[in-house]
Amino acid sequence: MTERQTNRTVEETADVVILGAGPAGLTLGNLLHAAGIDCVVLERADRAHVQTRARAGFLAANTVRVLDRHGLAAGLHRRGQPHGTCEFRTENGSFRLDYGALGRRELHTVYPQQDLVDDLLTHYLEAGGRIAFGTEAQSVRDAAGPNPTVDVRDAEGRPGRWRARYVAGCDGRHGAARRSLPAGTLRHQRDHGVSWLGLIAEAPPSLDAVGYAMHPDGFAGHMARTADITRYYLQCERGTPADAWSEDRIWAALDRRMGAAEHGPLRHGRILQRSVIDLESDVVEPLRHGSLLLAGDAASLPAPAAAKGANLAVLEAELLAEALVDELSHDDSRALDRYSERCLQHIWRAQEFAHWMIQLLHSPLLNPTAGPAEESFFHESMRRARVESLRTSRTHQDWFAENYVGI
Ligand code: RFL
Repeated sequence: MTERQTNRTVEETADVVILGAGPAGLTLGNLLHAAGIDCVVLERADRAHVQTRARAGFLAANTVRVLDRHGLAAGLHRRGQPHGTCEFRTENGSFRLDYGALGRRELHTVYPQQDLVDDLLTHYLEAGGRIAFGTEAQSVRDAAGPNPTVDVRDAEGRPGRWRARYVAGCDGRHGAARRSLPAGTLRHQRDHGVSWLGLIAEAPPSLDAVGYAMHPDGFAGHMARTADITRYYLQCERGTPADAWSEDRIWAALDRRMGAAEHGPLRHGRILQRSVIDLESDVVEPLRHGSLLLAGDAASLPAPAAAKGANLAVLEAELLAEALVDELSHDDSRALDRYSERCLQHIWRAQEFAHWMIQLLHSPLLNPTAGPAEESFFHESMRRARVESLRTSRTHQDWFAENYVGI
């Protein structure tokens, strides 16, 4: 690493500059650092923010395998919970799928994303990895050539610059990597026309399964996080402000949609966090632009209905690390050339399944963008037939399990 002053801008160097300290950036940082590659992670937020941001919780079996391979899974084996059942609640009763015994017989590990990020960060720092918090990438320049630079600003607004051989854009959907893509880059987008109120409740899980309720008022979801914390989702009207619903209204809606009177009460508790999520998906194509490479949400945003985002982020980080090590340590660029294509195969499968889940869980009769009434009714009848097929067909259940846990 070198550091020099150009006029008033401090310029530093690293072979790989990684933007963003989420699951993608920190997995990549750990793998590159362990392989002896000179790298740095630049993170806009401060350390406390990164370590406490609650998002994902369901880790796929492949994610655990990747983290195991690189000695990064100790925390999740200690504190994560294996999980293999989901329960669908409909107007016509409920049914359970023990997906851990179906398809490839793989389980999820329930482990809050902030704990995973904390583990990855701790491991990286203890191994001597470099990270700059409070450092926001503004733009990536000269990515078409072999010497890209990243313009940054620190928390006090002071400018800086990093010079690299490769820049890994792991800074999410609204990050600098996406903003720096050349004109003409494809961005495939889909707005599913559905919104969720995403909630974190200070309450123990109320069922020993992921709960998906398809109610005439709209979808409701229940997902365990820890022994004391549960994530809930409530379908809401597009444009609803996150604080529009009182806690009483939230619990009344959850009780009604989850069928508490019939299936058993929900354990109520304080709502610790709430946000409104518009279900949208997008994919950037290709994921490589010269020396700028995208991974995680920066590469593709799968709507959170199928719990794929963090899992894709870890998978892509491993593929990218292997490709960069081949290139930088062995002068072999073949894996880097194939990086985008390999990731996109996984991304589109995840997108397809997330889309399928959204169609399964939401009635088009409640979706104002779903089209004319007759068309919505037709789609609603197909949705019900799909639920019925999932309830009764072992083949359909195997397919579901393979895609639900697979990545
Ligand atoms: P992250 O986690 O957003 O991290 C990006 C980091 O980049 C920083 N950053 C910048 N740093 C420097 N300069 C800039 N200009 C920057 N701009 C941004 C940010 O501060 C941040 O630290 O992206 P990454 O690493 O790609 O990881 C993606 C996952 O976080 C995301 O896909 C998942 O959370 C999606 N997701 C789920 N995925 C699963 O696999 N399983 C789940 O159960 C699951 N549940 C969820 C979810 C996402 C949700 N939300 C937020 C919609 C539940 C929810 C509610």
